[in-house]
Amino acid sequence: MTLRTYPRFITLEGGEGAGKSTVLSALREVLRETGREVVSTREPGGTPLSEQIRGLLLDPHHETPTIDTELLLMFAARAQHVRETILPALERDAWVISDRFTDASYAYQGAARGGDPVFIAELERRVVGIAPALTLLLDVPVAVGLQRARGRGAADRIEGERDDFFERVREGYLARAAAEPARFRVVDATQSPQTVAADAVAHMRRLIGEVS
Ligand code: Z5A
Repeated sequence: MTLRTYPRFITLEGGEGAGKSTVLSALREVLRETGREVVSTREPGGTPLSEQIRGLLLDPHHETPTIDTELLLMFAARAQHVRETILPALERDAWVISDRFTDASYAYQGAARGGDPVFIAELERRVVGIAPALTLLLDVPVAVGLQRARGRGAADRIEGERDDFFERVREGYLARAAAEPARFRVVDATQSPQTVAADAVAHMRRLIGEVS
């Protein structure tokens, strides 16, 4: 089974503190102003059950999960999220913006943890089945992103990783963007929040122009 690309499906990706939440609000606002229905969501999470799985994944007090445990929990949450939240919205022609999606599993569980990308692709085909038309990769040097993220207080289990882990996440994302230039747009997230949001909105407006 190949992946089905949905034209109104946008995902945001990036390392820690890249500014995804900030950009998501700006994109949502623009879509709403133009009278379009928009569903904004996040991963891991996006349904009550998937949010419970998120809690398990990010809690630093459990035993350390194996790579496969972490990967399969990410995909368990995603399977539910796709069926219960994302697909119903896309099928009624709403726009969907997700703060992270499958690319995050390739970057974190694949590139950073060393999980097998062939296995990840198999999971993507079998339990996800869909792809966004546009992925905005907010790219920021690891030190800058971590400084922003760690300024917020206690780290969750994944935020507590060492800096070289996040370097591999960044490399993993940039490699995916280079491999799929038609879907990815890389945004320089070291700029001011306003400029980052404006760049992201400009990319989204081009997609809106193609879709409607
Ligand atoms: N994960 C995974 O491993 N595998 C998967 O398949 C999936 C996820 C889906 C939870 O994700 C964790 O799950 C995440 C990846 C893993 N790992 N960690 N750690 P998350 O997306 O919920 O968590 P996050 O990446 O830690 O989010 P974040 O750090 O909050 O990033 P953000 O949303 O991109 O940043 P933000 O909240 O918009 O901004 C962070 C701070 O920076 C905030 O104080 C802002 O005011 C500030 N900021 C934002 N933009 C700027 C600019 N441009 N300049 C200066 N300051 C800024």
